[in-house]
Amino acid sequence: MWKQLCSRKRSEDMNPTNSDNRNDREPYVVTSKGHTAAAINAAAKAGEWIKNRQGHVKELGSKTSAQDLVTEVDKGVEQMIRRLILTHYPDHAILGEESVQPGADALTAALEEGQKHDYLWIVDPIDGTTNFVHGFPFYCVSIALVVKGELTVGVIYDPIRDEMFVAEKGKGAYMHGIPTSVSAEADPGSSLVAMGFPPDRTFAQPANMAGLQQILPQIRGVRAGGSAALHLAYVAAGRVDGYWEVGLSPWDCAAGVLLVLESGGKVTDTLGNPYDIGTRHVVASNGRIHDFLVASLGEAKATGYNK
Ligand code: 2AM
Ligand code: CA
Repeated sequence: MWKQLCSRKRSEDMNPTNSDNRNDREPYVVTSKGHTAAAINAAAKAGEWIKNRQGHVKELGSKTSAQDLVTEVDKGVEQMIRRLILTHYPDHAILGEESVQPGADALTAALEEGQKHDYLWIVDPIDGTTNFVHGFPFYCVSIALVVKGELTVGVIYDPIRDEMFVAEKGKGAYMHGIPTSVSAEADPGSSLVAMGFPPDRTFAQPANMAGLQQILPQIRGVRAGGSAALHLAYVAAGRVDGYWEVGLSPWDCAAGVLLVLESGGKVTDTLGNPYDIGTRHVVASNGRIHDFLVASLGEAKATGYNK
């Protein structure tokens, strides 16, 4: 049994014909002048700043509700990332969580405006602000670049573990130069699945609770760590087999979605439709347990789409 439990494979290991196993290749080196390098640089600087501020928050405020927190660190770090990106690319647009008024209408308007630009950066300065405030070490910086409507770069940096997850459209996904790959687990009963609870208690919480009620009894375990972006990075790295959450915003998931896709996984909305940047109810997985997750959410009427 021990041996079996220890032998969980990455999806690439399952294909005997795959002679070009990414894990055998030389570490990937990011070109220094590209968009990806700018995103990595901004995420690294922001992450260092955030880590040093943990436990020293001076201004704790709330947005849509008492559960929806924001600190001076979120705001300061977003400004830092904006400055760094605009230094390289002054004509690019930036959609940052702390620069959009709370509420669905403001988000839709900001996203529409941003999508008028060929280059749109989507930034979450701290994904997992509640964790950051409480000193629970599970939060990250998330930076994505959308070029002409297409997710092109995704960078997620976890400053606590010093883990930099990087994805580039068509070039794969990496963590410190080593390719990431989704898990190969096909049996829901042996799967570890992440999910989460955004602060909205009227719409998102009942849907996520209904999904939890349906899925938890059928799988090995659930983890709800409080950072959508890090959960997506963990799907990409094969640390969890799937993830779902109703009620997200583009900055919570844009970078993580590219990481999952470039690691061989699948991302859809909770109805099974392909992800797009406006998708708020998200399922990500290794591909093999995807249908199980989507079907379970449908059965429980827990998709967030009331269908
Ligand atoms: P945050 O820490 O950047 O706010 C919790 O499972 C997830 O919900 C986190 O990724 C968290 O991101 C996100 N979240 C928090 N407030 C939110 C809101 N008002 N709308 C959508 N997602 C939110
Ligand atoms: Ca945030």
